Amino acid sequence: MGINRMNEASPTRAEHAAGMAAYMAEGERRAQAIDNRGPVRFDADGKLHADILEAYWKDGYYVFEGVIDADEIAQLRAGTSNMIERAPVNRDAKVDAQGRPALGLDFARDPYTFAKPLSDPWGGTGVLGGRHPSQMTQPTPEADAPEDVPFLMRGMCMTMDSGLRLYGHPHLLAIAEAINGADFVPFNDAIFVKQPGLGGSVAWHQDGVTHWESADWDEGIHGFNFQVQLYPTTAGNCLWVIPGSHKDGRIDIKRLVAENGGSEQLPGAVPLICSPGDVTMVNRQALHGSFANTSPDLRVSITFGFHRRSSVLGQKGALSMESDDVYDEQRIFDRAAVIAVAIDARQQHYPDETPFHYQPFAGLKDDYRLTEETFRRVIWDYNVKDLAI
Ligand SMILES: O=C(O)CCC(=O)C(=O)O
Repeated sequence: MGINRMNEASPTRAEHAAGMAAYMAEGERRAQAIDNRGPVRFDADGKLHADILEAYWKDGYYVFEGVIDADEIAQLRAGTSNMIERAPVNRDAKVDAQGRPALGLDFARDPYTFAKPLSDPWGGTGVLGGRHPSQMTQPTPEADAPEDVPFLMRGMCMTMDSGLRLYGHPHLLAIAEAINGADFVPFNDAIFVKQPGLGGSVAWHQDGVTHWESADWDEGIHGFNFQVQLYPTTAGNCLWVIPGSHKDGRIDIKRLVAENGGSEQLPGAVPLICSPGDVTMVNRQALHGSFANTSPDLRVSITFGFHRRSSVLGQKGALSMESDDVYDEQRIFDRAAVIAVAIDARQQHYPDETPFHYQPFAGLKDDYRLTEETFRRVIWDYNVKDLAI
């Protein structure tokens, strides 16, 4: 039987996991019937294969298999583990578990967001534009659980060499170009950490907050997010998506949950089950979320997104950006420069790989090579210029 949080007290970790079993099995069956996963494929002109584009626009998500090789995944695991180890011991602390100064004390944006174990920090609150209106089940953590766990980690292009290189990945950037046009622009990045028995939930939501009433609203106007999976994902710890929901406009999530008897186990959803090195692409208008991780498996998802330039230019700061920020030409150029430096960082590390040609920086490559100077000028605190909509 599913969990109905209106009628039941907070379940234990084991009760929650048991209450998910039937829903997970059904979701896995549904996911297998949808033909939208496989390796990245390009046509003879080097453009993303039309079949992939069609599947993405139909369902609002795609699972690219085996994009990142094992060696690069190992580097990314080392980078993210280092970030986790260097996190402050709790949300108010200045030192990590070994008593060292925590990472990020000198960053303009705190790299860490903490959550109480197995909690839902956003559901039913007004944070992030109130886009998570319904709170998920918050199972009771085990007695030895820490007070706070890292939930989100930001700034991968300045905190992890491997993170900066990943941001310049030629296949991922070619996909971004195919979806959002050659003048595509970045959004932001965040690493979701869902430790076994501790990781919190991300309540059902649609990401975009800017264009729901726009005269030129369409299925792609709020862009998309990649998630690079560092560990195998399972139905118990992964992101879930409702296929096709990116076409539905703004969805009344509270009503959906109420019509589902108050249960967060929304009908029709599919789990994005991946192997390490797989990369998911999810339309930011698709209804998606993840449950408290009562499973025995760690999930670390490196999440970063891209937009159409026209969706961002002239808009104001939203979500975690200041509302008086204006996304003018300069702001977009400065944030997009991270892509240019990332492409060079990758080229320096993988000289045999064909680099991505990022059209907005055509002719400017020499000014955006990775050097100590560009690291200071372009990469340091780059995420105060994120382009959230
Ligand atoms: O990975 C998750 O659990 C949540 C991801 C998410 O909500 C997002 O990328 O917008």
